[in-house]
Amino acid sequence: MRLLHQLLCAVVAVAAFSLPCHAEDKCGGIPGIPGTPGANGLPGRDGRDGMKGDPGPPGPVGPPNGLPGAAGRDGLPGPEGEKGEPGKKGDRGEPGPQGLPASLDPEVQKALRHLKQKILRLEGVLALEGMITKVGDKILATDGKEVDFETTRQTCQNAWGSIATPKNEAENEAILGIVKERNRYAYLGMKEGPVPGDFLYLDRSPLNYTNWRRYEPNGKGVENCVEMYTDGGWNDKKCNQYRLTICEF
Ligand code: MAN
Ligand code: CA
Repeated sequence: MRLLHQLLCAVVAVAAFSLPCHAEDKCGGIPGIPGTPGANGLPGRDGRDGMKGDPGPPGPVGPPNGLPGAAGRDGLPGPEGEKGEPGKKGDRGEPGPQGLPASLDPEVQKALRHLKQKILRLEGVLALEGMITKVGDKILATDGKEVDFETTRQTCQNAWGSIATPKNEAENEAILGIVKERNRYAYLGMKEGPVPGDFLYLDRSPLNYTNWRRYEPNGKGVENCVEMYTDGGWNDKKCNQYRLTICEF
């Protein structure tokens, strides 16, 4: 080190000698040798903290016999379950206060008037369409089919009615209207009773209106049913013929 220093001083001296020296310059003496560099200063202050580093890789799996960790927290509530079975029927409530009899209740009466009007209007439409015949409080209708007496009875009963049974001239005429329109004889709602030649309604009560044709009934004990001809007259006839179904309601 010392040697290096001396060598450096010598180089500097030679360089200084070789500098040109002009007349106008004041050529002084030989410049001095620079001093040795000072010692290093004290270390600077610490810089600011750097940014937080990325998380490290997961650690190795623990030993196989490690204890399980504590249970996790409860999850979010699940979706709503299916509707449960209906509960048992409750006890019967106390009876309400005594109401008016329906016959005196104005609300009920109003509702009934309303209903009656609506039904009358519907009947008007059906009559207009020729689907029913109204006579007094009866409604007559046919399905256009020709069947034996028992089937006629069954058909009318299934329709919440009964086989057409004329109990006065107006009803006989109304049934006749259907018979003539279809040009088919029809069985009536009556049958021969235990006494030959004696005919009864199906509830076994005696007839209170008849329209026998001349010489009828003549089938005493053999012709147990009654048919209406296309002129409205009645004839006793066997029950196994095919006749137009006409029901009354
Ligand atoms: C046939 C049958 C009888 C009816 C006579 C009338 O014989 O229909 O029921 O009385 O005709 O002539
Ligand atoms: Ca007869």
